[in-house]
Amino acid sequence: MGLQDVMRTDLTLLHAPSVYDFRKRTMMMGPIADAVPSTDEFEMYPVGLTSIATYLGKNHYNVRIVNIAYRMLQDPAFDVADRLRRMRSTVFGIDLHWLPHANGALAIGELVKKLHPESYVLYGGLSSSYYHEELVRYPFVDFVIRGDSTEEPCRQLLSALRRGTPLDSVENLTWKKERGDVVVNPLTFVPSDLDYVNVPDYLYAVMTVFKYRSLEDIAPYARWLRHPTTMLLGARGCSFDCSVCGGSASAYREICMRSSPAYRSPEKLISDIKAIRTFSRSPIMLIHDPRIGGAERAERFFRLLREENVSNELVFELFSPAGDGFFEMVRESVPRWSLQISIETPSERLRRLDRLKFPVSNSEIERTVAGALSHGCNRLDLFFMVGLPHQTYEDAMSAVPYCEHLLGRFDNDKRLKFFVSPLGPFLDPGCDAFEDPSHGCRYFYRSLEEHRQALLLQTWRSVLSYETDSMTRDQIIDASYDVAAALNELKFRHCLIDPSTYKWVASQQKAAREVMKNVEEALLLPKGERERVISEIHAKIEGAKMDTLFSKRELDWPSDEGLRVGGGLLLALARGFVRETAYSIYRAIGRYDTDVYGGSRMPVGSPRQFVER
Ligand code: B12
Ligand code: SF4
Repeated sequence: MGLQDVMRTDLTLLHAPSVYDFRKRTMMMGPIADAVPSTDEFEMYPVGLTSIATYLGKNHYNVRIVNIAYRMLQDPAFDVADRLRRMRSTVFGIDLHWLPHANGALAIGELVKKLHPESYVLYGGLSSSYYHEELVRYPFVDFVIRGDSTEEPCRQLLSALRRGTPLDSVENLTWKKERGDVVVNPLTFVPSDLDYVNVPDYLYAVMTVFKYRSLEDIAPYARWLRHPTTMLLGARGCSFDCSVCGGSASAYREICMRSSPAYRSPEKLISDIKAIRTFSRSPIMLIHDPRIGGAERAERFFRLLREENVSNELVFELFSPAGDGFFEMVRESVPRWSLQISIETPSERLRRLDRLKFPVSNSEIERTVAGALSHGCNRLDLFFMVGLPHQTYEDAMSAVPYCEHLLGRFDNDKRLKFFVSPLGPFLDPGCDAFEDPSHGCRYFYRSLEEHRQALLLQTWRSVLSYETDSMTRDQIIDASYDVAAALNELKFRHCLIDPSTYKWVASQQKAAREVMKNVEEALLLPKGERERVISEIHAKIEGAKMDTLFSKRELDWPSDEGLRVGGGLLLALARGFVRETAYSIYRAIGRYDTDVYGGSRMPVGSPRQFVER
């Protein structure tokens, strides 16, 4: 075994933009990404890429993450084909986790196969898992690993490829035999908790900046260096069953064979916080309501948090009402904390009909808001959604008087922040509303290929994958802009946003609507003429893409104090460096698959016993 083998990358994980050639195309995708940190190319990669990389690293495989989407956004001249051509990897893994990546993720896979016919192309993520049989039939796809936890199946795959052993025993794998026959191995790797791996593993990410001398490859999204917000993953799966969510309890049952969420223990969450504190002073968000794993788990978490004396602001989500006891516990455990509550609609009827969070009365919600504010919550974000099943245009607009009512009731408390966004661009595959029309949605696209093609259409109106029993696509679009415009006015009137933010958002809203009309009119022109007109308004379209519902700056946290470089980080890096060197030595002497699952040593070739611990 030579140095080349030691240095060779076993798995390169690539994150694609939503639409592969977005830099050449003119598209008006609408406000689909206003409520998330990324742009509408969704350059943020799944946190699980870091857990796959770190798990395989501990098993002495060489793994690298390259955020192609971020590179393309950050450098207009970034040559994707040239960069991919220069990479060497046994397997190229591409996340198709979020369906809006259907175009970019497939295009990158196709290109990789063309450039490296000898390498394998692997896909994973929730959408890949849902569409695994269709996905594996593309000629450039070799493997799909299904499920919400693929670290161990990835190890099994790399091990089988290295040893030339049969693929039938690789858990969760969908693959093709030489003649093209599709084989679907059972989805048996479904860990019952989330403690067997570091997820997210931010220190792994920081380490690779030094290892590969590239910050850009691993950056999660375009604004991250200025706003390095981090997250804790409380669970994989969910105990709620919202009918429009592809991550609901029933969707996870169907897609991932998961009967209940895999929780991360409070101890592990605290060690994640410790790792984050070595490099960031910015807010840390806990994904999922801290109470979904039961009261005992929540109490243990907050007790440990108190002992930790964390100075970063902690941001929690709530899925159901909380009382004074809960807020007391939060206040005692952390000096700075905020809440995010997605009630989606002020209509109690709709929340019940669509099985959404907070299936309770508005007065119970308001008691929760009152409790949070009176216990020192730093900021309380309320999110509303447009395009829910059975929601009329008037229902969508009712968010505005409801917010006004809240401001009245809470004495114009500036800690209240309101956001609205449409459900889109796609209805999540696997959610009840997608699977069963009786839930009130009619879809325009069903297969993966249909979604892939839809992303090439030039306006949000055509890309939007569904309409409901109560709103057409046009009405969903109108309602989204109308409710956002009225909320922008309301926030300004009540001094929740400054005049420049108000003016900026109002002008972006106007520009977005105009541009969409311009593109739609241009699309009716004869070929040739159409392209000319669209290219003339290209700059206008690009300018009207962001901040059309509210400004992304409204999502920023005042307590965002940025990156921290200190002794803790240096120590963690030094430890990481020693570990990496040890892994290289193991690789050099051909030792793989000798390490961890749940902290115990793993005998080679008996993966099943680790599933049911
Ligand atoms: C946390 C979260 C987010 C975070 C993202 C955090 C992150 N970087 O991963 C934020 C809030 C930013 C977010 C944004 C969005 N989200 Co979201 N999100 C979630 C949520 C609540 C939890 C996800 C989770 O538990 N992940 C953990 C597991 C499942 O994934 P993981 O550890 O990252 O990765 C593992 C596997 O997925 C797999 N895997 C992933 N990639 C790959 C690649 C390869 C090669 C392999 C082998 C395996 C593999 O292996 C990993 C390790 O085991 C779910 C709801 C839910 N209950 O699932 C929605 C959910 C995933 N989001 C969804 C959507 C639609 C979005 C947005 C597109 C919404 C929008 N229009 O803005 C954006 C996309 C943002 C972007 N990419 O830039 C949908 C996806 C439906 C679908 N099939 O497309 C979900 C299901 C529900 C929802 N509507 O919110 N989201
Ligand atoms: S939207 Fe509902 S089902 Fe989906 S992750 Fe949130 S609480 Fe769970």
